[in-house]
Amino acid sequence: MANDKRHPRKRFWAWSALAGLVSAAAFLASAELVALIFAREGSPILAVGSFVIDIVPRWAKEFAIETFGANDKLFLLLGLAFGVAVAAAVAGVLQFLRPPLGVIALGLAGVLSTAAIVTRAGATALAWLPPVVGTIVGSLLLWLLVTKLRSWRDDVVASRRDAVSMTDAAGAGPVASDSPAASGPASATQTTPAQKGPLDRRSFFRLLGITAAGAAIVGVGARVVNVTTGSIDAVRKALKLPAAQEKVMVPDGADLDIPGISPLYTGNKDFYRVDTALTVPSIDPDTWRLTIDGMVGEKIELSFDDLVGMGLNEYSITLTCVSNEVGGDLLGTAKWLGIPVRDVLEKAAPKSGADMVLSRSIDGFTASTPLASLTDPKLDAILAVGMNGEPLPLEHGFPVRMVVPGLYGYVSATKWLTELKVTTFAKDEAYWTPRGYSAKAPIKFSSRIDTPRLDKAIDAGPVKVAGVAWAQTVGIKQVDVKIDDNDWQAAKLSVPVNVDTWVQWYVDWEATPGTHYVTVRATDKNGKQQVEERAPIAPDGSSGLQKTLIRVN
Ligand SMILES: Nc1nc2c(c(=O)[nH]1)N[C@H]1C(S)=C(S)[C@@H](COP(=O)(O)O)O[C@H]1N2
Ligand SMILES: [Mo]
Repeated sequence: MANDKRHPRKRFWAWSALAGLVSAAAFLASAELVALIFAREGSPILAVGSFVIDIVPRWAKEFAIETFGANDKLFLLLGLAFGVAVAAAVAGVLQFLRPPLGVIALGLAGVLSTAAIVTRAGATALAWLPPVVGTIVGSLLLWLLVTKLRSWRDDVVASRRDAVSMTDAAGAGPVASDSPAASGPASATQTTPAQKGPLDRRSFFRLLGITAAGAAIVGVGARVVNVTTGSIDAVRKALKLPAAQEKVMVPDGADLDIPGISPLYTGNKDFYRVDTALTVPSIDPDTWRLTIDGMVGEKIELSFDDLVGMGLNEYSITLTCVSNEVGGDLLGTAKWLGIPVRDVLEKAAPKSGADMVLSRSIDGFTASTPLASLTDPKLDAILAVGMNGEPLPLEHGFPVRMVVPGLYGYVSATKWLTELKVTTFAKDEAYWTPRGYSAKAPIKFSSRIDTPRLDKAIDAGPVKVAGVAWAQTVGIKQVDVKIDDNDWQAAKLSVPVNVDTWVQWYVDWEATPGTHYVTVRATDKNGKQQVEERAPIAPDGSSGLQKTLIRVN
């Protein structure tokens, strides 16, 4: 007897788990649909994902970036989806065993995701609507599906009991089968409400199928429309920025054009991207405002037209990420169109005693920049609106971002900028500060070998060993290269555009068959040599010399 019962129970468990999964899919799909119509930032899966990004510890983040590279966010979403699937299956089984525990669990998930959404920076007044509608739809479906499932189960149990009592009465052996189909003939004695069984079963599967298909179509459809109708992309394409009053003068010999070397200016599509944003914020320049507040004589607010109306110049600056390992590629150079931050700050009249500007992004990210770096008339700290002759690409901060020569991006280069708060380091903390990075972080000057590459063997004979070197705000004086255990030899340098832009370097070398080591070392215009001692990226940037292997055929 006991054995007979175990089987159908397991099967019902599986169906209830599936009911949980499908209900969760309906939750997410209806939330996506409502989000698309009323509040795009109200997507529960994205809000919860962003919440996770903000709370995971630094080592986990570094592990993710190292292991999955540019796909780190995709893997976060997949991991999240897996977690949601397991929780949903458990909720389904719970609802089957102990109703209404499953519905309560789903409601709780709804409350948590609503909290994650409404507490995010940039949440609009209707941001709560998508998760709330999703919770109602999901709970209702879970309740309906499992109710049908339970009545089907009750029916199977009842009909088996009948069959058992019949066979017992006949003095026969145990019941042969436990499938509802097989119990059909036994129920056909018309002494039980057995016809309900197949009916409940059929309507359970019909509802399950319709819900699953509907959720897939609505959910995927809404997400795709949400992503592709980023109308801001069209706004950006149509945007005409005023011409620069002063353009960057690129001297002859600034770009050596050596095969394999980093071009002097990194194309916008090739420019590295680092940020905590799971989806790129959409900001319409027409509604964008920059607030300058905190320790100021007068709080002011600027529109996009106000800002560009102040007059734009072009600046050549190499941007560097603190996460750039020795020899890494988390840096790039662009011609930025913008206006000095000091001109904007001046309008608000910062008060004495302030020593920091906390710049804030629409997505809640903040950076702490020394006030002195932003007011120094010799330093081109800018609010940028253009990059390499176009409006800023959406991923690089459209419509306005900061760029400060000489400081790592996380303490200066706030994208999707909305606020400059004049304050002090004692009073305010930026996004990465409590997460294990320094509050102040000047770029450690460094150099990189671009060619030849370890992964591409070269032919013996004359080659150019070449790369780039950067020492923003100071400039590169010299680059030395060491091949195997030979003496350091001075590399030839490109003509510098300015001290804030990297320079290219190369040495001519007669490559002989075998493997060789190449090491590079820069010296800045203060006469300081690149630090040889290795340092990890946390808390304030890597150091050490790049030494790479070259294979020659
Ligand atoms: N809003 C926002 N701005 C941000 C960040 C971020 O996470 N969010 N990351 C910063 C970091 S760490 C770097 S290195 C630069 C990178 O700029 P890019 O993506 O345009 O290359 O942006 C900075 N600005
Ligand atoms: Mo960074």
